[in-house]
Amino acid sequence: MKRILITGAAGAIGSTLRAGLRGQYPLLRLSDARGMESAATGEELNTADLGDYAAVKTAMSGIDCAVHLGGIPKEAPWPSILEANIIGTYNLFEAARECGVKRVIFASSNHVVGFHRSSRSIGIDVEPRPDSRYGVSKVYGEALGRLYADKHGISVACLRIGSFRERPVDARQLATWISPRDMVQLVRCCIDAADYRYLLLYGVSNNTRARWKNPHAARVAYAPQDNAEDYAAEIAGRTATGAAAEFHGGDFCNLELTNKINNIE
Ligand code: 15L
Repeated sequence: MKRILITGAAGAIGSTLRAGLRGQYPLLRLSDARGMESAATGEELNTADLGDYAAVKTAMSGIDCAVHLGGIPKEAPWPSILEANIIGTYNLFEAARECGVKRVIFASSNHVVGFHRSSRSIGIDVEPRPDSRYGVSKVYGEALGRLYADKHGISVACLRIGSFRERPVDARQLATWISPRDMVQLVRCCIDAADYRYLLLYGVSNNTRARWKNPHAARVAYAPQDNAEDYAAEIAGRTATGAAAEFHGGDFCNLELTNKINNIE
């Protein structure tokens, strides 16, 4: 994998990957609808709106591996999710197929399984239980990945990213945190690993309190180095309430909630 595209390159994870992957591959094409600071050696800038198929295809041409971070990274009204995450992700996979891209790394989210009880540790074999429209869009992205892997032989890794922050800021993130350096390592591992068809990985650091089993991590040799526990003392007492305390998805479960927590099995 030599020619790498990053969509959503101006975002928080995108900027971290841009810095972390610089110089590692002959071409790093950085795509976003927003502006970015000028290109360094080995970088190319590309402006594309994910809803615009022709623009996505241009971004994708000549690429070996696309890292798809673009789209809305949190809960939002349906029209925005529809445009950026549903239509945008379809455009991404379809353009990958048309352009002969070999591998797609899709930024999914832990919110695909947000309504599983956090008292239970979960793996990649549990049913999807999205906690938001955003989570539903990520379930859909994972399904698209599976389709394009099976039907068109594209190599796909879906990363159920946890809480990407400089450092964990509350009790939930003692389990869900992924550090910037582990995020870079995870994406590098998924770009560089030898042939795989479809992988599901939790994007999480080596947290003592982690609640997600990650059997595909070994498949790509992902060995996270950071542990949220190192920050436990400074965030003591920052606990969640309501549904956020009960489920893996945290605050996303409280948003617009009209059901009673006890009715959710
Ligand atoms: C996500 O998927 C979001 O993009 C991010 O903003 C965080 O809320 C994160 O999940 C999380 O669960 O902490």
